[in-house]
Amino acid sequence: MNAVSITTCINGMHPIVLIATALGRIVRVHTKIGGERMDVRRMMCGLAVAVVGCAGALPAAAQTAKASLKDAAGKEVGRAELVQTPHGVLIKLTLAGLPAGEHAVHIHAVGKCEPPGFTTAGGHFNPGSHKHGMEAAEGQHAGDMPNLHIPASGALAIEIANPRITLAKGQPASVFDADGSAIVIHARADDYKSDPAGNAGDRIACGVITE
Ligand SMILES: [Cu+2]
Ligand SMILES: [Zn+2]
Repeated sequence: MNAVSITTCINGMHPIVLIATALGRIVRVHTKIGGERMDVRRMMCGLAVAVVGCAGALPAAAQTAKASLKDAAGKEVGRAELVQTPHGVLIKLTLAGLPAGEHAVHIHAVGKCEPPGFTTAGGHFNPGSHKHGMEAAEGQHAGDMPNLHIPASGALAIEIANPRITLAKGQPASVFDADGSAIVIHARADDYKSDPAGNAGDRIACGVITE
């Protein structure tokens, strides 16, 4: 019997569908929604099964998400746009009004930002039960990311790729787990090794990740 496994729509324009053939091989078929073009890249054997449209047939998988980051006084100091890619999540961060210097930024485990301390956001997002830090042998948390360098103006636009998280619900590394997730910026830099939080000091901004 042929088995059809529709794994994911990478984006709305260019879904990628995996088809398992009768021989158990994998053929990757690229199509365009509503288009005539069908580019069968590698047809390894016959018996390829029909490709059906991705949209609507899949479990809920958010393709984008966002967050509004606020400081301890409740003022918005940044916005984040998160985009699902085949290799993790791209976080487009735009900041204004935070103190200049080097600051840690992480995904934290709970989508709750209660000022002024933002401790409600919990620890670093860590579905794999690792230790903190990219320089730690037993690291790193899924929520660990490189430090931000905020210039004197306080304005910074930066894009961060995080391959260890996903927006797809129901997966272990999903930021949309039962209690959600938040983006947190700290008063100091992450030292990339001190468990559990990189010795990054107070939480100075927090934003809940939403769809
Ligand atoms: Cu943090
Ligand atoms: Zn960490």
